[in-house]
Amino acid sequence: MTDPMSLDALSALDLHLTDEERMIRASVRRLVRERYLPQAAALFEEERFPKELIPELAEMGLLGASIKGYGCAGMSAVEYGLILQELEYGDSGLRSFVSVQGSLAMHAIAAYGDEEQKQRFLPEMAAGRLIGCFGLTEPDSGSDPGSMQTRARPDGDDYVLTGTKMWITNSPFADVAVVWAKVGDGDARSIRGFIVERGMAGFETPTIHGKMSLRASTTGEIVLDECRVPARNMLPGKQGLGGPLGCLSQARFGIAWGALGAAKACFESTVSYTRERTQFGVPIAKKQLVQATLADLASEIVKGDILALHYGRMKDQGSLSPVQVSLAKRNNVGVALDVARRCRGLLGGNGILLEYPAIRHMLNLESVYTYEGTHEVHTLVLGKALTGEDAF
Ligand code: TGC
Ligand code: FAD
Repeated sequence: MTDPMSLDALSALDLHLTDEERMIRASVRRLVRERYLPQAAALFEEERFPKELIPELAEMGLLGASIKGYGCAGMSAVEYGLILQELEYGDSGLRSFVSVQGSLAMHAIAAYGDEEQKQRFLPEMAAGRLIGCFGLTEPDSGSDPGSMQTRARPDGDDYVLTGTKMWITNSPFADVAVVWAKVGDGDARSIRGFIVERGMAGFETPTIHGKMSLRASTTGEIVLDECRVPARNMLPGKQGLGGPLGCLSQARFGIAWGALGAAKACFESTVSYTRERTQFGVPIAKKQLVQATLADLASEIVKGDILALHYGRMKDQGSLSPVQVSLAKRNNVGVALDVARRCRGLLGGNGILLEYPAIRHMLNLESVYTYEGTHEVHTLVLGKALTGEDAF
């Protein structure tokens, strides 16, 4: 038996990374392996997000990492992708926290906020002293956010918000919520973003319990009952569905990288297992069917990494389109879920134990497959681009 070749060696991605990119990846890798992985199973079991890690994430510049100025690290798209992949090697819930804080809540303020809003919120959010969430989905409006019911009624110098947002990552402990609402009696073209702050009357965030997926991520609702928000908290920079969808493009790009981190964690632990687990007198790694599965999975992971890097370089040049982001999110999350499921199978009965990471990642990836545009929504985005026909 010789030493197994690593996925990093097989993809040889490092040949195309700068020293700076490799250094950032190494520091996040260390954090995740030393501080998160030892407690990953327990956090999942206890349905607990480790808030105590927030200051460390902030210290390393991981919150709002790709925003320039306002106390943010100003990382490139590739650097941002690499950090998300390391975080999701730990757990999709850890990556979700960072995605929502940076790509959704902070990005909305950075892209559509005025100078006063940016100064007021972004430095505190980058430092992890203010936690954000992003309220788009509603009980009756998921894949079709243009059908949202939440309303913002102008009233003097305020807007009065009424509606319910559902499935909101971080909402139960968020200090600020970027909430999307239709203004007055308008249609989807009237959608605006509002920064709702904890403590404003009529703002509640009940926790959703009993999730069998992303248990280490806190998910809740946002209930707005005649919640009065000053006009100075409305994001002036963008009107219509393009506002929230622009934020989703940032987050989906990160997920395309991140999901492969979960896949790599499953793959590496499963290779080790197959080298140790003996059946029919030999390690199961000696069996051709096992090797065929591993060859398939490694090929898909490597192709996904190359896709992420190619699109990452394009994003840094400003030439990545939303349809390409859909392709990458759809492909790489699909790959990751398949890897997790098949690794779970290779672990046999042990595969259902939290002691091995595959079942945890597999269950987490069921959410990743659904959120930020379901797999089917991205199929239809691609279908529309490829045929010119809208099949929504
Ligand atoms: P459509 O008419 O196509 O577009 C409306 C306006 O939006 C613009 N646009 C985009 N802009 C930026 N990025 C994109 N990806 C965009 N897609 C569309 C478009 O140009 C247009 O602008 P304008 O100026 O002409 O008005 O809109 P549609 O109503 O037909 O919907 C299209 C569809 C179905 C693809 C879209 O609604 C969609 O993506 N649905 C999925 C919803 C979704 O992804 N929700 C995610 C909620 S947040 C979340 O899940 C966070 S999980 C976080 C975590 O824990 O990690
Ligand atoms: P639906 O839209 O009802 O879809 C149900 C099924 O129908 C899916 O299989 C879908 O693909 C399919 N479908 C829908 N339309 C079509 C069509 N035209 N053609 C073919 N099939 C179709 N949202 C936020 O705003 N902020 C968050 O922070 C956030 N965090 C989340 C965290 C978790 C753990 C989860 C599970 C979800 C989160 N979401 C969040 C919500 C997420 O974005 C939605 O769940 C997702 O957009 C799908 O909406 P839905 O659940 O209402 O499903």
